[in-house]
Amino acid sequence: MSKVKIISQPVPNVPWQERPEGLKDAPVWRYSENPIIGRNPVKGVARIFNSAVMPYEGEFIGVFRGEQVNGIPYIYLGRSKDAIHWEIDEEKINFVNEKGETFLPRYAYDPRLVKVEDTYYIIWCQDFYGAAIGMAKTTDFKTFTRLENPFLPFNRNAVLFPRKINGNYVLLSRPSDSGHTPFGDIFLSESPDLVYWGKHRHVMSKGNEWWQSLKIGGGAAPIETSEGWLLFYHGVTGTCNGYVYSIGGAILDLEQPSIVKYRCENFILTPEEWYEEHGFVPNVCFPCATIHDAESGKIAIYYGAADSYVGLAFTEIDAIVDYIKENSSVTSTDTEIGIR
Ligand code: BMA
Repeated sequence: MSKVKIISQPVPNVPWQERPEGLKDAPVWRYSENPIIGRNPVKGVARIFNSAVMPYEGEFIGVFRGEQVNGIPYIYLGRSKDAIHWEIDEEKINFVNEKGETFLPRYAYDPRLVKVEDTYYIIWCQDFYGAAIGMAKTTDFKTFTRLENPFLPFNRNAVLFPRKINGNYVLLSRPSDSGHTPFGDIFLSESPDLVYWGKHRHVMSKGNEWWQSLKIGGGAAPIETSEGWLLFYHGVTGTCNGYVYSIGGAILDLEQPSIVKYRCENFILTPEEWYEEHGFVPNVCFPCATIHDAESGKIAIYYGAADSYVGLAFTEIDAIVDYIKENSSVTSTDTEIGIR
């Protein structure tokens, strides 16, 4: 039994590989057969990366960022029995409007998938006269109904919390520009109905540490634990040879998640393997989802690698929470409520 409790459903078939012997300091380890999705995985799709998966009806389901052979990103549905080997649909997800008419975004990338109550939400980046947040809901993974754009452009990296907090839906986002954004902090917004958004709060600034000194952005949907919301996010540094994306970890207050309780000053995963260092965009580890088992405390982290592949990594709730707490360095802007 873990000492930190994950507050969600058991997922006894969570994908898993034991910590490699000899790995001492790192709290996270990679799946030995990475990448789990290679190049040209589906007809018409050159690369799949930055994708989100979750348990569904005893198996697994996911929404995948597919870079089509015309270079335009779109979202594809995929299914898996073991959350490692994926069958991705050849057809793009056919989003519809409230009237049931086809209503496709011009492009769609970096999807997250979150279940709140009985509904599954896909949140992604799309064109709304510039890069902005797209949202759709489904209850059966057959009909995907788009909601109104929640925010003005420019914004990316939106992640919904998996339950309402104090009666409202809560969304993390990262205001940006419409290009390769050389700045960025994580903010939070609330909504009673997923239509009207407000009560905006600042959550976390880019960090003092060099690996996250340029910008940060939400990653996987926060995991509810007895210590707070465990958030895997991405942190970016600028080098003379371009951006480098690493994975960071933080723990947010359960009832007031704009307050950061702990924030790890070390990255927890940074590009090291060939599939992270080499690809369409080198040096990118971009987390978008976890599958976690409340009973065993096992956590599988899904991340995009080098804008070319999907990677899988593992950790355990006690190990990751201890590591974040032991190496925590929070700033005054992290720990304040986030109103000015
Ligand atoms: C960001 C997003 C991600 C991408 C990353 C690295 O701005 O577009 O989709 O993985 O850049 O290229």
